[in-house]
Amino acid sequence: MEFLKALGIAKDNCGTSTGSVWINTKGAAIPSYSPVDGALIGSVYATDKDGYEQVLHTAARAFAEWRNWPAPRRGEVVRQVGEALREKKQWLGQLVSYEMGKSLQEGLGEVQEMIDICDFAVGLSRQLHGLTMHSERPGHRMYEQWHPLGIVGIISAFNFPVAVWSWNTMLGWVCGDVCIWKPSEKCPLCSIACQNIINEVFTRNDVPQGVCNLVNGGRELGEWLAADTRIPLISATGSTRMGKAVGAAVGARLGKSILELGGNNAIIISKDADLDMSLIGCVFGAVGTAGQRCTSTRRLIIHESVYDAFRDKLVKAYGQLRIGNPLDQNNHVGPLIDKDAVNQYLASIEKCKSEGGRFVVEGGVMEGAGFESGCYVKPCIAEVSNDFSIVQHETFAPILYLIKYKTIDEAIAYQNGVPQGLSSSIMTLNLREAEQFLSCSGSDCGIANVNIGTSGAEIGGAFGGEKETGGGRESGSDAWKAYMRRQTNTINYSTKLPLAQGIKFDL
Ligand code: UN1
Repeated sequence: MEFLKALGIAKDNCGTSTGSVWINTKGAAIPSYSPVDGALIGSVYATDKDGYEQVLHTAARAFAEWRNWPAPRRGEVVRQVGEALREKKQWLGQLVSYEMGKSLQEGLGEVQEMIDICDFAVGLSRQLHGLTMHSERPGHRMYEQWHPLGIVGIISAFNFPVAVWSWNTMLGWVCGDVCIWKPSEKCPLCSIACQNIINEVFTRNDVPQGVCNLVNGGRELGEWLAADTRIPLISATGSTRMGKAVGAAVGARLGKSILELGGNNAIIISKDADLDMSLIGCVFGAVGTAGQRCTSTRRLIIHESVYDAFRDKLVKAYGQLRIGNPLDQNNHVGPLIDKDAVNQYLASIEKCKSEGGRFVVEGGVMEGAGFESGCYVKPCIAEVSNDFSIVQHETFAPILYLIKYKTIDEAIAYQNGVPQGLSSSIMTLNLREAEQFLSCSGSDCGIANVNIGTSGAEIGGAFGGEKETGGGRESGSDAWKAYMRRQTNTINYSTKLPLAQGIKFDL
């Protein structure tokens, strides 16, 4: 495992770091087992209360300094982080693939997504623009400016163990914030690798200790972060259940949160779709990352006139899928993250059957040589009705539901008829249908695509969704504004002090 050494990962690792200072905590060891082969890769010591306090204290002190660095200078540091990631792309991609279980192609893609957000953040560091307004009063000027917010707490999920952290962190840093990362307990070693990469760049650039911080642990640690009034912004990615708890705790103290939670993403296959092209988008969307992206395609809403033909194409394509070690580039589908996920997959299949679902590609757990970890499952397809309770629910596994429709209005109603609202697509060459899907009475999701799948968004757009997806936006466009505080400034350069709204007040 050359990549472990290259990324500075030991058998036992401190899980708490404030800048290049690793804090020896007395928390329990969090073991990291690879879903690829079931091996114990290494372990990370959880952050205890003392370690947590030390991190918070150093982060607050670092912020007082870092916020005064000119933003383009902060951007220059982030540029170097992007360079370091380019150098380590192969190693980090392999670690992501081995610890999380996604295919090496997707592991490398995830690191590329980090590099892309670095590039984006570098440009942004010279574009943290505010507006100017015309004052209603003579001799007055009004404008707004954006200031750093403070400490940003980032709670990330196992399925994108490095990229989603980097979306938040790179933007936060150019905005002048300092970041504390709590990665998923299921992929703690990825966080150690990232911290090592950053430490090298930061030390070289004399970045204050405490701009980049890492804490490791479970739910309790998440609760400390969410309740901590010293942290003005919490950005959390994960299940809707987790997001509701974090949102409530942060809201109770009137903090800000960015929530990126569950999806239940559908692709509408219109009668006017290019079926061959649609097939790739649907299969990648459903089985990529073994169905463990928040953007994974869970439902296909197919027009009755092409339903049988498209279902047959899907069944044929699923027959060609190669399931196995994700580091072997010949395989399309790797394992689920752990046995709990396998049990949830199995329970969802049972529930679907009990509600009347008809499986056209059967699921099941892979057995035999190469599958000893017990985490490899067969991607499967079921014909269902959109109102089945299991179809309304996000199962983080490669189970694809097929739903038949007659009219485009009906298809859009199905697409929107779930509690989640992250990503959506329509496959059609019909301009009217495409535009209806994108109109305000079309898709209700944060992401709506035409002729591409639901997953694999680029970093340049704002990423996030509505309803139970949580409403937050990360990554591109103007998502950076959530990481800063807006200040409106009015300056009087006249010799009088006129009041707004024409109010007279003379002494
Ligand atoms: C996630 O699953 O939490 O759009 C993020 C995509 C990726 C990001 C997914 N760029 O599928």
